[in-house]
Amino acid sequence: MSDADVVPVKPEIAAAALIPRARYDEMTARAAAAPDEFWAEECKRIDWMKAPTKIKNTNFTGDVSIKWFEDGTLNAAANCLDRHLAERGDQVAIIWEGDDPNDSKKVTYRELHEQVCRLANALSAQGVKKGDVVTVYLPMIVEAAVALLACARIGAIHSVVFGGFSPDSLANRIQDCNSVALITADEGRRGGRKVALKLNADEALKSCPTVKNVIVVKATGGDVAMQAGRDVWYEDVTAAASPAHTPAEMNAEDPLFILYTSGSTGKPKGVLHTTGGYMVWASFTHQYVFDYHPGEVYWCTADVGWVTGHTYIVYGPLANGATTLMFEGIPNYPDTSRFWQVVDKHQVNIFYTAPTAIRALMRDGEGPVHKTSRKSLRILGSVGEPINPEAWNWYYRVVGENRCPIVDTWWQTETGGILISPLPGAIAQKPGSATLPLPGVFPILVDGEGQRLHGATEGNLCIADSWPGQMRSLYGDHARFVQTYFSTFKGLYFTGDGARRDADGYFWITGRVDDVINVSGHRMGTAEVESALVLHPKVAEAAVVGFPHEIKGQGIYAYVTLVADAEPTEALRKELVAWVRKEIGPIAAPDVIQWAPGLPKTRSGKIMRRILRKIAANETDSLGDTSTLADPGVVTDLVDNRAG
Ligand code: 6R9
Repeated sequence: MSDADVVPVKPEIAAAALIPRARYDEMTARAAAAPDEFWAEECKRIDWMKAPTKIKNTNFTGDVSIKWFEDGTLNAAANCLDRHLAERGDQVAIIWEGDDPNDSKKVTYRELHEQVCRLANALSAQGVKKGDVVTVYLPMIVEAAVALLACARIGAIHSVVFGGFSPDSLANRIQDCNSVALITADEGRRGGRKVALKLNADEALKSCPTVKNVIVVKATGGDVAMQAGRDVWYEDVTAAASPAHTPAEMNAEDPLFILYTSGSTGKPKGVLHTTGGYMVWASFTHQYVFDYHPGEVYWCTADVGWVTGHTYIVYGPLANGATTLMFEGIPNYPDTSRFWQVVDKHQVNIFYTAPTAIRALMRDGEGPVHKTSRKSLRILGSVGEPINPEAWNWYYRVVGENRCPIVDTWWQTETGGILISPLPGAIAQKPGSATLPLPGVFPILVDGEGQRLHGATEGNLCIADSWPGQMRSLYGDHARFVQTYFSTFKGLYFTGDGARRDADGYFWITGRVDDVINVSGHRMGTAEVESALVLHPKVAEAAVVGFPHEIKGQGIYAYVTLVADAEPTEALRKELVAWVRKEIGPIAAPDVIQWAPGLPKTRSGKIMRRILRKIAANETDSLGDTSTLADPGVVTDLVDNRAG
């Protein structure tokens, strides 16, 4: 990497930054030398009912136990609401921008507090108690934030399921954690179309006997069936409930939420986050990575169904008393200027999106961007997948007009919040690099044997010690937690990502090294798609890999072996794509299906995915060693009949 590719810290940003370089260096040194003292100080950003005296108690070996601030008590919702009322009760907490450009509203901290208290009382009245799990299946409406905070207020654990998931996926995620209640809506809106959430929920609930109560938000007014004795309207129960509510006193290590994410097996993992450490991490990272100054308008375009929405639409910004924008729509509706129109309309200062959105907008050229002013923008962010330098440069030059630093934030559902990112006033950027760890984060690279690598090198990205926002377990399956994250490399948290480190110590995330693919910034387990495909009566076997995709980052390439009497027709191909959409959701729909009379397997029957990835990427002249295959002939056939 040449120096020409370094984008230095801007003096005007550094001058007003919360963390200029000297402070970053000082904090990084202090967090490494004395983590207990560092976090004892830093945790004061949260209002504790009882301040913690024990700070860090974590162990990455044996049974793995992660505890932070373990004798402290607090309430996450009170931190996002009550504590702001005196100073900024009338400040806008949430700007909501609808799918329809004529639809928007502003909700102050006082109004949000009242709505959350009402829903908290309504949930309690239904018998939902501390420690119960409530599943949330909502579109991007204000009530989604209200639902999360109401759960947190009474000590119920929320489990949000992305509104794009199918009835089956929703049912699996309800059954896994035995949730007692569901909060959903009649319908969602996206890009001018309606999403039948209540209909999906009804289908899912047929196999979810634990759910006793369903609260339905009237979002579109669409005609939906209500089941007597189970379903109630959100508007009715909140209107009937009191607007006063005392938040539950929660221990720092009481669960705050479960969020399902894809792993290398077919079964999604219920990532468990607890209250104290997560809140400290959400607040710390939101304030410093985005250099958030009071009064600024901050917009993260993620969906609350993903971790980015949890930490950087709801908990981080609201804990910090920010004005957070929630967007119901999509980047290209009604047209590809929409993001920038919304930026101008609400005078957004900080804008945080995913590379896939940038790449999709790039295709339309600079015209739709130039139609808007964007003068309010100060800082840009990227998350979800590696951002290719071309997209980085376009984002920087065209959207930010060379004025706004870009924070390329690397993190995961499991990490709770950002771990590696430039701080805008401290760290020079290099397009495509997430740069350096935040203070208190210790990323290392190891080789296949777990040997620590030093200097400029490439390897498996691990984190050597705990940080407050780290996941604590997989819900109901601690053994799988230990197995998945701490057994590959003993004593280290293994991220599943590969990375390169350059001579300046900058990290360049190269992507997943496991069987997880990243489609438009959404994590998909290849095994999940395979399981869905083999459920079809005409499919005998399926192998799914990722392949480079210009817009999505990675696309889904499926090799399908049919049962003996099935014909490989175009109609069947379409049917299988629709089948996966229905089984999992639209995000899992394969981009390419190749008929495979046989799959390349080792003599022990293991599918050689390395070869399938090469064929999918059209790198067929570098297939590598195929001599260990049971039948090398199948490879020739797959290469000759490559699809796509
Ligand atoms: C926050 C989020 C996590 C996976 C992660 C990595 C990829 C996320 C990235 C990035 C390169 C970045 N990833 N941010 N890769 N640069 N800035 O996306 O969580 O959905 O759990 O995905 O996404 O591969 O392991 P999650």
